[in-house]
Amino acid sequence: MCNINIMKKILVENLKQKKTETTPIWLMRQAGRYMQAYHKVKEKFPSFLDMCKNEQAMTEITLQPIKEYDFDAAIIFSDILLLLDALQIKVEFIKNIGPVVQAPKKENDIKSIKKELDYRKLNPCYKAIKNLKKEIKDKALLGFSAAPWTLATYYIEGKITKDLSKIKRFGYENKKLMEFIIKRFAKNIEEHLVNQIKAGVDAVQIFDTHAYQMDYLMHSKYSLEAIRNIAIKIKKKHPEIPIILYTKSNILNNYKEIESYIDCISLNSNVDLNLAKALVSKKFCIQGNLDPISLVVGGNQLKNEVNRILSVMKNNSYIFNLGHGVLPQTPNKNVHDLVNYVRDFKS
Ligand code: 1CP
Repeated sequence: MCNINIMKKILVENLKQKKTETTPIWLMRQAGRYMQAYHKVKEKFPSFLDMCKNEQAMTEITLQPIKEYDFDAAIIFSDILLLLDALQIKVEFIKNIGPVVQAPKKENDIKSIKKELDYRKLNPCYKAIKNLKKEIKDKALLGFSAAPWTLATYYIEGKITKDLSKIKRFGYENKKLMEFIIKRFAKNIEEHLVNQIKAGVDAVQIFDTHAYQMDYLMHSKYSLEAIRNIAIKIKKKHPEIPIILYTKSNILNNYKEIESYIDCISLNSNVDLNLAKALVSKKFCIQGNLDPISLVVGGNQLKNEVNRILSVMKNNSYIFNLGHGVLPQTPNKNVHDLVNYVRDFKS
């Protein structure tokens, strides 16, 4: 019985560089706004953040897309910004606006960022992981966190600007403070990821969603170097746990550097998969690339894209996913179709 369960975690197999007969599939933001069941749970809570601190709700919402679509992985339902909340930095999710964070006004606000995470806010996440571990034995369970740069964009910008001009300007004008923030967040992120691993996740994904439009040096230091430090520390403690990196930067430029500590790169839809395949070693795992709008459109657009992606990746370790999160307007039927197209694909 035990062996069957291990065999069935096809997502983990691919992360460990083994190509499986069917391609594993999960979707970034697979639990959330496009699902009616999600809204039903959400309306019981005064705020999104309250829901992210409720063990039962987190467990239930994580399972919703697994029950509905039979994805090959569950990702713990939480949010990257919970970490700011656990550092006593005020975060609000405002309807039709999105996340708004209390940005620092003076140097002392930054210097007095709490060192320790408030575990009363994070323990429900770890408890939910333990519950989920018992519920889903045949699928992978993923933990996650933002990368330091992406967390810092929310903190410095307060409300994200389209060109990230606020944090970039801050970074050029206040190099020491910027380094201070990145180092502090990196420590908290590592701790949060290790706690999720100890609670039982099979792999972790680091989201560096906002690592784009950055100056080359800024990207090397605040994005890549910070992620490398975190990944190396995690690998030292838990070498068996694969690490997936999602970023919108030109990550393929840095492939040679990251392959020793990152097990899989999750690609945005603007990347040419043929190029990616040619650059990485054959066994290295790639994830993602389908445009979320193709999933909204459905029909032949979706089917042709799925076939194109799977044909390109047919000999590589690969995890089917989107280039970014599922959009709230995504029809439920298209998600069912997607899973069927991926499972029925014959090369
Ligand atoms: O109901 C609501 O209005 C809240 C919407 C929502 C949801 C469903 C937010 C607010 N966060 C989440 C869950 C979430 N966020 C998960 C759950 C696990 C999953 O199913 O994937 C994850 C992994 C995240 C990660 C996250 N939050 C990222 C990185 C991934 C990405 O999409 O780039 C980012 C940038 C955020 C910030 C965030 N949280 C929520 C919003 C509205 C935003 C701003 C970005 C956006 O508009 O999507």
